[in-house]
Amino acid sequence: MEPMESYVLITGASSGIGRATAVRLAKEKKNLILVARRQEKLSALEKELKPEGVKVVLRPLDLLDRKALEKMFNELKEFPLEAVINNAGKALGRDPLDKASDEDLQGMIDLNISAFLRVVLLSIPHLKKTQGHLVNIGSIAGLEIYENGATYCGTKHFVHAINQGARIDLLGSGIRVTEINPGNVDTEFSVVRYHGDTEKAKKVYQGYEPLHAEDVAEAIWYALSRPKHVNIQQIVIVPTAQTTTGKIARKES
Ligand code: 8X3
Repeated sequence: MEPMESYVLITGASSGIGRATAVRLAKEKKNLILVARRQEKLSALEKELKPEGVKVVLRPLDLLDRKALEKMFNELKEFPLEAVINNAGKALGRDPLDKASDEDLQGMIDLNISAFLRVVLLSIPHLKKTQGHLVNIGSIAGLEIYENGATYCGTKHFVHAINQGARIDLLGSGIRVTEINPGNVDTEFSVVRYHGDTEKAKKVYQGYEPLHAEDVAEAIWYALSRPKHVNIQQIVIVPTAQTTTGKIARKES
């Protein structure tokens, strides 16, 4: 009997780091399960990946829909998962803690904490079977706290804690757990953070070269492509012009 082909599942696959990772992994001939809310974007990506000749399975889904998420993982039995890229996450607003809207705070908590954790928990039984790899996308915001970003930083500290906790509690299972902590990456991240204000969003990336989603995808591939006995626990990746969240060397234009 032919061995079953394995897959890499990516959440938040329709844009940014998730999309770039799908493109990068398809080049490595990895079969993919792409999860995101936006079906049209997933279908466009599937079309783009066609020339690579890999299998692409689309799972349009809102990660906040707990039942749908559980159902999807339960239905993946014929798709052995060699890796899960737990990528979906967002920032909403840039306000002092006591001025931030409840909607923004809850939105970040729901996706970056609750849905993130569910993806971790639902992935573990699959990855135990394959001795697979869990890659969680954090942020340098998970390693420091900055002004007007306490809750976002808090959610990414949570991601950082779960990474360490998963490695501790899964020790001996053969599962590798990697945390990727990027600094400023030029994606839809800031447009979402500033609620569609593209002018404000653009300014975040002006006067220096930010990371591109492809740079982070490359770091993810590096971690995934190490031999089985090597676990890259954490990659912190920032633009050369950035040290910490607030410290960026911008050139006057
Ligand atoms: C993205 C980087 O500095 O805007 O997580 O929090 S930052």
